[in-house]
Amino acid sequence: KHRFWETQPVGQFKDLGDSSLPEGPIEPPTPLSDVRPDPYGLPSAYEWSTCDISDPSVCLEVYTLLTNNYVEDDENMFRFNYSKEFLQWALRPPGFFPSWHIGVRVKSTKKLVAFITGIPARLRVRDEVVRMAEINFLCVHKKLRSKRLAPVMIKEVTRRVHLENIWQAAYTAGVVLPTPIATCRYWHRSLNPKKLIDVGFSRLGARMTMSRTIRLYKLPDATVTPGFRKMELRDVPEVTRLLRGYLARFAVAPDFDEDDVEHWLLPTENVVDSFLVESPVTHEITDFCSFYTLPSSILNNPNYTALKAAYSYYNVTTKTPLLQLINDALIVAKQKDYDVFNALDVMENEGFLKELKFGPGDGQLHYYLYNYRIRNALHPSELGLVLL
Ligand code: MYA
Ligand code: JJ1
Repeated sequence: KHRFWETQPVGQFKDLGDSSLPEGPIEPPTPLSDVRPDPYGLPSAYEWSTCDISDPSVCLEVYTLLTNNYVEDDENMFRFNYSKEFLQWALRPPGFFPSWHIGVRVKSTKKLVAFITGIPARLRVRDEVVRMAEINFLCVHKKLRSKRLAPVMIKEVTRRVHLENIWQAAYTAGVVLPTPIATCRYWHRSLNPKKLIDVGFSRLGARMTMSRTIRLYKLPDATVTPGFRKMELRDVPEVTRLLRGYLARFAVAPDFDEDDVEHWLLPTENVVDSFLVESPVTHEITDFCSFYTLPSSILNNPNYTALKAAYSYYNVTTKTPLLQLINDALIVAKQKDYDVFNALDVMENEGFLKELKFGPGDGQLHYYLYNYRIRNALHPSELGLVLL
């Protein structure tokens, strides 16, 4: 059934529930001298091309490929539209490897037709911190689908990861593959309900009018938590301590140091927003929340072309009630003109979704590890990881 995935060191469906299998690496590392030194073969019309995303013309080619060919919802009404600035941020974290930004071009025209990326990360799985690659932005041009190009790209990124002496990876997908470590649901909080309904993102509820719906989702004009402010560079050490302490309680979570926090959480305009609560009395940082910006293109609508979406990222509370903190995040997102605020049911998010009027979406997100076995699937609330 899965001609490619059956050949890979991933949890296989047939092993589900086999408690004799140990947790941890499925196969041991090989000596680096045994890693294939040259790229996998592509069909003869195509060639590999390492993409220097810091080069604006290359970044534009990647952006254009993804804008036209990346992930859509099940009814093909919306398509993720990562911005160029977002791609630069997502692909150049501390210690990134330029060789893990892999394109496929048509030899004759040099047109970019496929892409896959890895970035390095330390992920903790239960008690072990493991160096991994996070794989993302796998995309094959619509006209080249179903030609088994994806397996070659996955093998090639695997080879380049192995060359850096890294043997595990983490990735998410909307499709079921062998075998999810967890299956999460997307939840959506309307900020601009009229537009969401007009573009078919949501529907008018039963026995609801447009004006009742607008009233239902109305938010205060200003945040309510005293000491709520934007995160700054000087906050990095304390935010790192707060976040590390919090992420320690999940079965799978990133092992962030200060450099990681500076990269992933310091605000970048239209890419990532982070806020914290500084006690007006002690000046301690007691709470933190963040979201990233990922618009979607609206396909085939006469009135609108883009949906502005915020995605809940990492949140930590020690003093402020979680509902109040996230409500303040919704208020800021509304002020900044987002149409919708999205969240997965990971971490403690179930504790605010219903109360803050998020509704379940029709999309799921499956989390996977490569070459690392977990004995039983995790509950979404055991995941302390958000991939972009
Ligand atoms: S998830 C986002 C994926 N991208 C999209 O959904 C964008 C729109 N779709 C496309 O561009 C294409 O449909 C893609 C497949 C490129 C997805 N993850 O070439 P094919 C398997 C893994 O004929 P195409 C993200 O970016 C499929 O089951 N495998 O198919 C994370 C089949 O294998 P098998 C997938 O439709 C990516 C084979 O590919 C996915 O033309 C993590 C068919 O290939 C998928 N999302 O192209 C990648 N979709 O026969 C894995 C299909 O066995 C990383 N397939 O069922 C693994 C770790 C690597 C590093 C390891 C280091 C140590
Ligand atoms: O956005 C998603 N679904 C929306 C739109 C549905 C349009 C028709 N299919 C949705 N809307 C309902 C919102 C409503 C608001 C008021 C309260 C009740 C709910 O459900 C879905 C997620 O739900 N998105 C997708 O399907 C996109 C793909 C998701 C898989 C992502 C793969 C990620 C790649 C890895 O890096």
